[in-house]
Amino acid sequence: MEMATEMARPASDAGTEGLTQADRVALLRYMLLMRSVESRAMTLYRQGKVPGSFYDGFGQEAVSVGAAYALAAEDRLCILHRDLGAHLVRGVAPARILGQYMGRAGGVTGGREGNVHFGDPEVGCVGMVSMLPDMMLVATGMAMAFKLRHEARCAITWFGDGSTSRGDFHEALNWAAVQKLPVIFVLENNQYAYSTPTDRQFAVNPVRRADAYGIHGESVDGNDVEAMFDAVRRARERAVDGGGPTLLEAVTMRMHGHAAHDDMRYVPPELLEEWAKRDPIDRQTARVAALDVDVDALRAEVDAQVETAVQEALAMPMPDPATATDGVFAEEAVPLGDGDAPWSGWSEAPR
Ligand SMILES: Cc1ncc(C[n+]2csc(CCOP(=O)(O)OP(=O)(O)O)c2C)c(N)n1
Ligand SMILES: [Mg+2]
Repeated sequence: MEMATEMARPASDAGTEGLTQADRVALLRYMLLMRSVESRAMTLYRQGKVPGSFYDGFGQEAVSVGAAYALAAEDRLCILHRDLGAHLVRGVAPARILGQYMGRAGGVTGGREGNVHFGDPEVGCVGMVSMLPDMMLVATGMAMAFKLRHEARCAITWFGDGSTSRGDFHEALNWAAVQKLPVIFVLENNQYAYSTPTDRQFAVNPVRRADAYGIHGESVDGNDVEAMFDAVRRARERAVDGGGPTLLEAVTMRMHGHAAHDDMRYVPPELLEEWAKRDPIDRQTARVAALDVDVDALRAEVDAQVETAVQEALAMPMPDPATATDGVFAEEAVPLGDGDAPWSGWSEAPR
């Protein structure tokens, strides 16, 4: 049994195995899209158009985009509050996401939830449960179903460093390990759980707990989108080949407050300055610009796309109060659908 807990390996700037030039540009495009959607949403929040609070993944775009990009259409996802990029890679339209934040009828949950607890079942995503990290158990359950049906597909979920001190984390890892389930656990270590730094959360790097459960654990540079892609591509292969689950620690930094209401005065400014130099979008921009791609034009195109989406979302009506109790109980079981799988590896290699 493989039980190596490896150190973070950055992807090579010469080109990551399996990625074409178009893939490398697409990875940048999805990260730009995530940042642009979230920065416009933050403005809408400050204008009083987003109820409650607003959570973003500024500086962590590589973790969700790189991981989701490695997935096949038939894989299934449990996406958390810092991982907007995964929704975008699966094909959820930015206007529906912005409508979601504003509680509009055209949002992903039809205005039932004006926040980050959403997932579009039509593209293989399960709506997020807020209790952390319950989605580890949901992903484990889906992986159990795939194994029982002998299906070559996997489930993935993301969760923060704060989740690793909860019982569900251990239960999910243990069961997935014992059953050798095709599931990928992405531990998003962004150095803080709300105001609690990691040195007050655990005395051992939680990725090392993979050894204790008998599964593969690996640290990845979470600010390198190609390294994230590569790690999840390998974890997926392991999962569908019967090699069992993987615990991936994506090492990153939460660059904004826990949510829009948090000024994070508890985070030392030097730490943020240090991490700003490792911005995942800047890093992928440098790679893509070296391929002679006009990154400024790409950025302008993405911003224009998001501006159109904002206008579309603002034009969406609020939900009809008469429909408030619709969907509380499922009338019929509708299976999750397949999502977009934009990686060229899926179109090039017959499966
Ligand atoms: C069981 C549980 N306790 C508390 C909360 C409230 N809560 C939501 S996010 C969060 C911090 C989570 O930190 P971490 O897991 O590191 O994820 P991050 O927000 O840093 O991405 C807390 C305490 C919750 N959702 N679930
Ligand atoms: Mg955290």
